[in-house]
Amino acid sequence: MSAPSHDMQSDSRTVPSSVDVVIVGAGLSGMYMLHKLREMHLSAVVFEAGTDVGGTWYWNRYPGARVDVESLAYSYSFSEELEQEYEWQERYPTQPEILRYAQHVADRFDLRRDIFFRTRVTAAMYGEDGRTWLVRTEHGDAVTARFFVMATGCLSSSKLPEIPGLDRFKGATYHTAHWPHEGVDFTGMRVGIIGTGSSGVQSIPVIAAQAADLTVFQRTPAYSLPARNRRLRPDEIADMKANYRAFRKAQKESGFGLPTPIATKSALEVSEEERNAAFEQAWESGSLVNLLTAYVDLAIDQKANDTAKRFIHSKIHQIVKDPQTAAGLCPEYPVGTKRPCLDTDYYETYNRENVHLVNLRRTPILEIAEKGIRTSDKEYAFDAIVYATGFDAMTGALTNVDIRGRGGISLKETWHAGPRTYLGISSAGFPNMFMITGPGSPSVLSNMMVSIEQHVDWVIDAIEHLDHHGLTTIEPTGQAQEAWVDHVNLIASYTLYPKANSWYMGANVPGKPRVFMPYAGGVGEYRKKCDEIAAQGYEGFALSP
Ligand code: NA7
Repeated sequence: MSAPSHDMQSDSRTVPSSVDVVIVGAGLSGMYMLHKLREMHLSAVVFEAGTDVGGTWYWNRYPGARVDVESLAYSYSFSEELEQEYEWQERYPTQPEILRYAQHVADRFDLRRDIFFRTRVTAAMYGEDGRTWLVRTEHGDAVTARFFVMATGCLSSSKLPEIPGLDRFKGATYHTAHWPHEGVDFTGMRVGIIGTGSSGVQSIPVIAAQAADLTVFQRTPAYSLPARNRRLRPDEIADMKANYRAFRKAQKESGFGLPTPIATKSALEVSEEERNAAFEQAWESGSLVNLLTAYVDLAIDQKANDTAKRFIHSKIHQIVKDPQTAAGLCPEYPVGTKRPCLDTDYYETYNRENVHLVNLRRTPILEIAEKGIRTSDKEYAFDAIVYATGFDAMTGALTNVDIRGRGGISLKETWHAGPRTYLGISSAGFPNMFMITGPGSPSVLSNMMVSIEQHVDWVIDAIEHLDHHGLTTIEPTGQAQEAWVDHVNLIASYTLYPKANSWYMGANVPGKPRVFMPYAGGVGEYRKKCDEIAAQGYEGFALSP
């Protein structure tokens, strides 16, 4: 895999001392935010730790990395020209293809001139006297800004496992979210991989095909559907391009940011034959939402959900020849309550003679040793270890920056018992700070592109509103924020989501409070609420002159 051409650029520009808006992160949300601010003739600067744009798709270069939303839907809708001119190649694009898209957007809208790469933001402090944010970077830059936007992504603060001896291993180690730009050749190697979330599920078949031997260390199995990825046909691209406006409207009004037929029946009111036929259709379609939305009650009723679980278990047992391995790959938590995966030959890979599954529930890892991984059962020797162990999701990237609001209060400390936001966009005590797809918004439960555009558009409208009315600050009231947090919790409590130990719940990070972080009411409903709040003069926000 070749590194992006912009990697080698050196940056000799001077960071401005004062701008209207500081944006942290040049991923898909930071890029769009910058573009919109320019359209408003506001000055903005973006700080990005990587050497190029792309965010998630810049960092996650592991073998087999793909998005699990179809390319024609996982794309910006703000520019019809961009929609029409861009040629997606695959149904589910690979990481390099999405990165190329991000780079194309950066070129097309000349975004890089306001982005400072290789620059991590370390702190941001709100000054009540000047009503401005002072943002500091690792290089000692200090910029004041009227508005401060954290466009840092939901899955960007990567996580190593809490296992003793991580630095003892003498072979090569890799984390899926920090993959070397030049790629890794595992030919002839004995490889161990820890983690079977999306990153593990996508990379395991590719590594298995290359390595001499691959041992998968699994703590919790994933539900995974075959992606049935393929090259896009010219006729379907043309069809989408001819109908993009109607499709985008449907995306915005849908539950997951992806138009799907609205289910009308309970999974429990139909015969087993009818149900299995519907599940089979979803399985064949290569679309997660088709499965998750096949019946009205899969996300809210345990018995209904059990029917989908049994269906997937039967598929795993059909595909995986060794019954013990198949049983080990069958999850017990409700389908969809941890992020399900889309794969290419994942379960099939366990039929290869060079692939072995280690069930960590039975034989936990005790330590990483000089030569490999030691479980309660034995020591495995490896040439390389891959950590596919995920992220401090949704809050990690926000609390990693020392953000201080009114009176010097720290965001990290304020959120010690879980994130508290109004609409997932802003937090009381932090005036003029916005989060793009923050906790309390649909974010990771949606097609991120739809949620990113909605948040950026809403924030842009809010800034425009302030400027138009001669106002200087916007900040949620504590009361509105508490009501929103309660609403997010209430919606989650109607669902099965809290039943799994997922990163949605913060359960993958020891000590992190167990709170269901995304808003589960659907992007269409959420958008309506956000629009109503804006239309009521930003109800629940204090606006000050
Ligand atoms: P995930 O989905 O958080 O997966 C991480 C995996 O690593 C998961 O199977 C974890 O098991 C496992 N893990 C984490 N820590 C350990 C330790 N200490 N021991 C053993 N196993 C461990 O991250 P991904 O990168 O795969 O995917 C993130 C999202 O990106 C994905 O959901 C898509 O939205 C795209 P656990 O389940 O915690 O028992």
